Amino acid sequence: VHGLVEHVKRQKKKGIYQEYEEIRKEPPAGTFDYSKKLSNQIKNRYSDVLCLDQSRVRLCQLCDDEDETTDYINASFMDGYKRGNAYIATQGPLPKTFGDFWRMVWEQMVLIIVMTTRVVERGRVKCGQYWPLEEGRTEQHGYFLVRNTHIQVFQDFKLSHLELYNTQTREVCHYLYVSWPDFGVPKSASAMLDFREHVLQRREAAVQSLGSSWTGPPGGPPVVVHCSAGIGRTGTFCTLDICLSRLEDIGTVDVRQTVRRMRTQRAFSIQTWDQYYFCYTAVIEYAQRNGKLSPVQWSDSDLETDSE
Ligand code: PTR
Ligand code: PTR
Repeated sequence: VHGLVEHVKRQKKKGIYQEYEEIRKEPPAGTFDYSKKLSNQIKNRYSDVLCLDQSRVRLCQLCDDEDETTDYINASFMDGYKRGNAYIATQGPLPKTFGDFWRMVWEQMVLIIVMTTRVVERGRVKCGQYWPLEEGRTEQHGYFLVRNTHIQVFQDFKLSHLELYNTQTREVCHYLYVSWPDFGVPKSASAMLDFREHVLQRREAAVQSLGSSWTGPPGGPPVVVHCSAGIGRTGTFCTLDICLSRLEDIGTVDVRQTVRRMRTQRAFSIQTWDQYYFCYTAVIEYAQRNGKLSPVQWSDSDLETDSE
């Protein structure tokens, strides 16, 4: 047991670095035509973080009476563990896309939003203030009224209970994770693991409360996950979620295939090597915490690096 941990932490470090470098070198899995359209360029927070045409989320409700470019938002559907479209990975909304963001949330029946950046970091704006910050406050964004009914404060995150008004009223949980350091990754995965646990439980409860009004796949509507660009921290959070779900289910982990697959849906997912490495160490921390270390089996693709 201890051997495996040491193995991953020392010997494998270099191998994992190389593994990530190889993933990074692979060309994107498709085209970015919609993101590049002149009329859509202003809707991208970063000109070098575009979304693949094949997996982009289309805004649908108004397509008929507006020109085709209005269906664009920089957001991608991503599969989860044994679940299609478990997530929507997206950039931190820009003031001019707040209305589009809430339209997407409405149309996709989203119940949970996970935000892993702060609005301002190191003096730079990373994401617009697209939801009402204070309790009791209501704001209008596009066709929607958004009200913050109450806020629960935890050590590493804040949970705002929002109500979204349009033709009906819906409840949406907004999670703001505040402890992700500006640079790099958390030192210990434990806060992140607690956070994931909280989100999972909330999602389950929310999906149950939908009852028969939800006619889509059993896991319920997608969870929106975003950071600033929607690739680095978002990709890390979703990779970890997928890897841990798989570990719980069949006792194996495949970080490399998970990230490669994710990148075919949200290009450039996981931005730095230490985010990639964090996925490994967080899995180990999780396994240790849950007394599950012995059954962890790194898949073949993860172990190829052993030959170093
Ligand atoms: N995007 C940069 C690059 O590819 O070189 C690296 C980078 C990564 C920059 C994350 C900023 C990052 O975000 P933050 O400071 O918001 O975590
Ligand atoms: N052009 C930006 C950069 O290179 O810094 C793109 C970018 C920004 C990429 C942030 C990733 C970033 O991190 P995250 O996806 O975690 O917000």
